Amino acid sequence: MTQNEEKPRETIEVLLVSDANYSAFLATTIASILKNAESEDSLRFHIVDAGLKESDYKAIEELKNLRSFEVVYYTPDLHEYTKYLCGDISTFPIVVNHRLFAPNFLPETLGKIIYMDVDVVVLSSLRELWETPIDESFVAAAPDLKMRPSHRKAIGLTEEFPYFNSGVLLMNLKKWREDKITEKLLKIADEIKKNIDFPDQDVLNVYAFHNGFQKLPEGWNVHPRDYVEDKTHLLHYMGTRQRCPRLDILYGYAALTPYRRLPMQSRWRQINLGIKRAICNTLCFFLFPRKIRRAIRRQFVLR
Ligand SMILES: [Mn+2]
Repeated sequence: MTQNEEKPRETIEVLLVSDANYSAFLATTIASILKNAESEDSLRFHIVDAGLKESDYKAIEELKNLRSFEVVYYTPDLHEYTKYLCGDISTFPIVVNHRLFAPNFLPETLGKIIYMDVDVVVLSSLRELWETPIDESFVAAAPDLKMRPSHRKAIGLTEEFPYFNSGVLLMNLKKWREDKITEKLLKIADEIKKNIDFPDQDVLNVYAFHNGFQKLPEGWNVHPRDYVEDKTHLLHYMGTRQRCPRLDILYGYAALTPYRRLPMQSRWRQINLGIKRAICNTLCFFLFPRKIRRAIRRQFVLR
């Protein structure tokens, strides 16, 4: 009806980060996007290779059997960026923070990008998410109202501030570059490092607390326990995924990939994980304070 509809549609740009341990998740996320894209959508995936194997590259290439897409790989050296930016951030776990540095290593021509963790599956065309207006904001994200008030307070946020989850972001790269936001985020990281529990997420929230952010439309970052058919556009399997509801949906998309199954679907692995978790919980409870217990648990539980 309007000019808008006659214009060729803009390519949807998606940023994903994975190492070889998560490659089946990476392929599963991509498969879900391809399966649910509208016929007019064109898609380009920007994949940060944080330690992928040759076979993983092949598997991603094979996904083109589901639907066509473009793919670009990056291997940024995050230490290169951080060493110029601020003093001592050596305690800050750099590897999980690729999203914070995306404006540095992605092409200047990209004005925005959708970032998502690889523990998500997408159930609709990404078009609505992609077209969320963010001219004024550095990021669009979904509030996570279940975040502990004590933690929000510890990093300096008020109770009213809608702490958001950083697993799905629409990033305004243009604004990010103009306002030199990455540098500011690193300064924040340095300031709050004693109280950081969720590295990139806490830092992004503190910046957003002072500068604002855009809320994503409803349904674009939903925990599987809150899944509603036809209303949920993106499921985020965070935390202890073995006990997560609606794993059938996740496994269904995994089955479309050359991996067929996710590592967590192996019976042996589940038993092994259960034993490790029990030992870890028991020992840690007596030996360590809460913060260290959480860090240790993260070694065994996929985030
Ligand atoms: Mn996640």
